[in-house]
Amino acid sequence: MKTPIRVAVTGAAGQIGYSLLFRIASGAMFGPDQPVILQLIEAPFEKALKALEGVAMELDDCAFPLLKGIVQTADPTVGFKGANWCLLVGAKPRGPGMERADLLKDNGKIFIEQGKVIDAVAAADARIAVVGNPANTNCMIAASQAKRLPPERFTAMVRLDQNRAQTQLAKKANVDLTEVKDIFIYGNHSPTMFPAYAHASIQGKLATRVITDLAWLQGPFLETVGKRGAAIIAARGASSAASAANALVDHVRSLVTPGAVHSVAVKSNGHYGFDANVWAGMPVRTTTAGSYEVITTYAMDDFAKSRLAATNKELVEERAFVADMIQ
Ligand code: NAX
Repeated sequence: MKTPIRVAVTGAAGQIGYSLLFRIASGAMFGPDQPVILQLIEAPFEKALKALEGVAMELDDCAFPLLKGIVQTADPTVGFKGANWCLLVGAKPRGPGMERADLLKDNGKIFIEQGKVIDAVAAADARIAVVGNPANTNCMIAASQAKRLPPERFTAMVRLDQNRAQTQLAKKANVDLTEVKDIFIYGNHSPTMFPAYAHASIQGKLATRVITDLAWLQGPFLETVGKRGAAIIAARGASSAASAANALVDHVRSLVTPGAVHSVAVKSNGHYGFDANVWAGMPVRTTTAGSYEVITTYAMDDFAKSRLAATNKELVEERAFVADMIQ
């Protein structure tokens, strides 16, 4: 029997948590022979902690053979202790009339604290995946607090956007979605993100040879992927949850699967013209179960460059909003 992986999850009693935890416990994230211990962290409010109790009861009631323990806590030092993976899902939602700058600052406080605590108490091999919005900047903020854990351990999720883009291309080309490959998301997890259709392939051919309608690729395709979150809220009356949880399963699974090539928001280090200190979506190749390399070789045309510049500008602005907090 393998040693259990400790998986800390914040916002565990939220919508995404409710779709996510059962998939982790069933083996979807780390494989069918890898036991896990779930360390569930919620905000220190009675209602949230009571809801968490209910979720933990349901996890118990599933009798998952791989689930070797459940921790329930509002204390990050308990929740992140010894964690091998820290899944930062919990965040403050944007309230009515709230400015983006205020949202960034409110969440900044949460991610500063969590970054510090993770660096202090998580396992030596700890890796972090941020989902709570604004995900890229929250990830940058958490990483800024780490002295022990290197920045490449901190990733933010753009996999939902990649999955959305893959499906839209498959539908347009009328092919099975497994025949769409190499569609990667660049930049921010926001409507400015850029799904680089020119590098995608469909049935082994360049996507632009199969879908020759460039106006669709540059218009409705980008628009649909970029604003899909808002479309789901409009239809469902609540934000994407099951698909976001599924994307996080994919994000982590791909990061522990050597050879996987996928979109992740990582510290840019200046790749693709991004500011060196922002966390931007880009393609990575997983090299070992614990490491990845950024694929830096895709050439960008003028249209792509202008989109990368726009999403970079937004990331730089977000960083500027919280600059005083991360020094
Ligand atoms: P919910 O509001 O349902 O759940 C969030 C949970 O986090 C709540 O239970 C809350 O009590 C908890 N929480 C708040 N502050 C906390 C803290 N400091 N420590 C621990 N827990 C805390 O939101 P949900 O729909 O689950 O979404 C969670 C986050 O994911 C949001 O920020 C949302 O915007 C973001 N999303 C990110 C996506 C991505 O692709 N990166 C897509 C889906 C989603 O919109």
